[in-house]
Amino acid sequence: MVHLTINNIPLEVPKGTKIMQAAQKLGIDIPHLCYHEDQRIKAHCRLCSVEVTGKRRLLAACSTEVWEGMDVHTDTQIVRDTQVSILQLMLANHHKDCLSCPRNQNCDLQRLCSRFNILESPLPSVVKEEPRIETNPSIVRDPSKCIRCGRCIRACKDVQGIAALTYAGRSSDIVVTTAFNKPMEATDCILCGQCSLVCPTGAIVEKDDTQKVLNALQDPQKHVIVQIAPSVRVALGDAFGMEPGAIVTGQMVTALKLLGFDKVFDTNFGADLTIMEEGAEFLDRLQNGGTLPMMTSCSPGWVNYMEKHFPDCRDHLSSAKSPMSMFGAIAKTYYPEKAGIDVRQIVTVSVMPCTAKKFEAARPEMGRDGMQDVDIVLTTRELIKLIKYVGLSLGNLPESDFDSPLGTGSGAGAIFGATGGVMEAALRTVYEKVTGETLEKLDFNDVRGFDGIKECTVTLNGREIRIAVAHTLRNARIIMEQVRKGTSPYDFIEIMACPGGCIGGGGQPIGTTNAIRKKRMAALYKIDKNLPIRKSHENPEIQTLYREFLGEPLSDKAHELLHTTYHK
Ligand code: HC1
Repeated sequence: MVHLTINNIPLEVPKGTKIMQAAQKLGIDIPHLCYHEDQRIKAHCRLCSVEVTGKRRLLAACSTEVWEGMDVHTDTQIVRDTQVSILQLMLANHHKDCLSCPRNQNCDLQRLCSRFNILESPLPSVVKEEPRIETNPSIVRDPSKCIRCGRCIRACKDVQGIAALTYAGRSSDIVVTTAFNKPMEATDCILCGQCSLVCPTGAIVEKDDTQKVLNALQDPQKHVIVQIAPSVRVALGDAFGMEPGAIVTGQMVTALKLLGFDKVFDTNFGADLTIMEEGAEFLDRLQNGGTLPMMTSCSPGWVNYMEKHFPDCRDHLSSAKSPMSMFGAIAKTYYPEKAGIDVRQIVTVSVMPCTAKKFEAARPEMGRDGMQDVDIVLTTRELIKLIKYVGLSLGNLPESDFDSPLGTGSGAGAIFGATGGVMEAALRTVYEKVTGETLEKLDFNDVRGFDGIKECTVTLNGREIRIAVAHTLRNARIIMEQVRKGTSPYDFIEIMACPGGCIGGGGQPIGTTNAIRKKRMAALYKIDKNLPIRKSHENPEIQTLYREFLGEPLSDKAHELLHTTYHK
């Protein structure tokens, strides 16, 4: 242990602790912008400068380890003057249209300026007039809001192993951009939105589709239905002052009903449907010599990655659409038939933790007769905006149930939102279908948890099935190199693009960290444990759908509506 004082308060911390974390132990928040607790430390912005007795220069609290006898001061005049000067310099190179900024009241730069009572920069503005870059359905860049902290660059490179964003230029002309300043979708970017999740300002945000939803809700000719992804219900509470991982399913359904949606349905139902189709497809490949390993296809960032980076391996992807898109197809075919509504009146909205889902919904193959199956995708952050727009206090709302007939999800559907969850859900169904026996132990602990790559073996009727689960595309690449070389030892692989799976998606609330992801993950397993039905094939609404409409998994109708192909 190391002994030091911060602002004359003695404390003891483990060796290797940085000044920033030591100060946090005392409840002292040292201002910072380029620092993020899950990222490599770069100490670019110097906003966390502190004075240390005996040192002639200020030291960066994010990168400096404490030492025995260290005497740190975080609020001397020179420290404050330095921090204010840095913020003023940033403001001089920043569009200050805060009221119309998507990150208004949720911006680290704005918060720090408010904390230091900086109302204006005394320096002349040097901000360049650059338009917002809105060339794809998922992500918008606004270079005039960039403070060059590099968090987006590190998220893209270190988490996803992609490096679509980079620094260009020198000195005061340095900018964050893509290779040759191309639109993001024309680069290696897979639109996962992890950059938007760590951006401290409004420089990278999701494409805002909230007005489209408000317009649809106002239109008396429209029947507007919404589906909500498994991981939104354990993340939404963060924005309403609840503990990370709070389960707000019932309040969320009430909020959506109060917003005016005609029906509130559950993507968990779509997840159960995916298991029926994907599970049957895996067994078909296994028994009939199909391409193995088969890989899950529900994470749109991962599908984009496969198409862009490993197009030669796309036959390994399951042809099953994602739960969101399967739900959309059923919502535009079976549902209007059953509810007696003209399909042209139906507007389908989905709430997803993911920016890439906006791109997935817009794919031309995800619809028919000139209509998309999912009309509008909102991220969790956009739903937060809508709930605040109508002035609802989520925590105080009563709980409501999802509507029927697309509103029942099993525990297997619920855990889709965590890395390993899709595989566990599939195994619960595949095991029972193959063996004809009841699976007593439903928890596959080997595929749970935050490890980057997890493996296990399951025996089905005497045959060993080798399983792998990976999250983040940096880990996916390791698996894909083996698949490309033909040396993969696995039969069935789950990949989710974002850290922790969808609970850590790029559309989740700002402030999401790995510690918070783990709490959301635990919450999903809690939901699963408490549900009466924990296997997809036992979901009564799924059984009715097959009986009344689809026939059986992999039927012609199921193929037409629930399966897809991939691009090169
Ligand atoms: Fe996901 Fe999925 S788990 S991809 O993360 O398969 O986005 O939550 O909705 O479609 O179910 C996302 C989450 C989500 C789909 C499901």
